[in-house]
Amino acid sequence: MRLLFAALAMTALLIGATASATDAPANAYCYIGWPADGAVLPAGKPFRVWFGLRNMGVAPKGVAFENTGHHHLLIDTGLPPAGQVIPSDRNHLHFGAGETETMLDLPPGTHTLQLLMGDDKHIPHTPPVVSKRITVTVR
Ligand SMILES: [Cu+2]
Repeated sequence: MRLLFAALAMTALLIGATASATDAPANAYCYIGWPADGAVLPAGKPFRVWFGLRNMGVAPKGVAFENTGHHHLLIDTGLPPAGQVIPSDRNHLHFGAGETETMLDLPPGTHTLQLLMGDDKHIPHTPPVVSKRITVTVR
């Protein structure tokens, strides 16, 4: 009996490890429509971030539909590892309801922003659909 549980646990681990990334159209791309790279934004005032996406559609998390995904906003961090679930924390915001914009309130200083699409399971596509990383200054 114990062996059976061990085998089941192993199977679960293998499935988790080999979860394959969803394909994205080769011409899909995303971009930050606002703010512009290098923008200087007033401190203490939330600002809007527009998510742009071309040649691909937005679908909420949990919805597996061809050529779709949902946005993730990476703040002050690099790209997460490929083929793995995108972390969910203050540096990795998920927009699992299919949102295409958000309001951010960042502390004074220089910050980087970058968009990364994830599939229904929050895993980046193959190839990854990722925006240019922009820098904004809050002061
Ligand atoms: Cu997600």
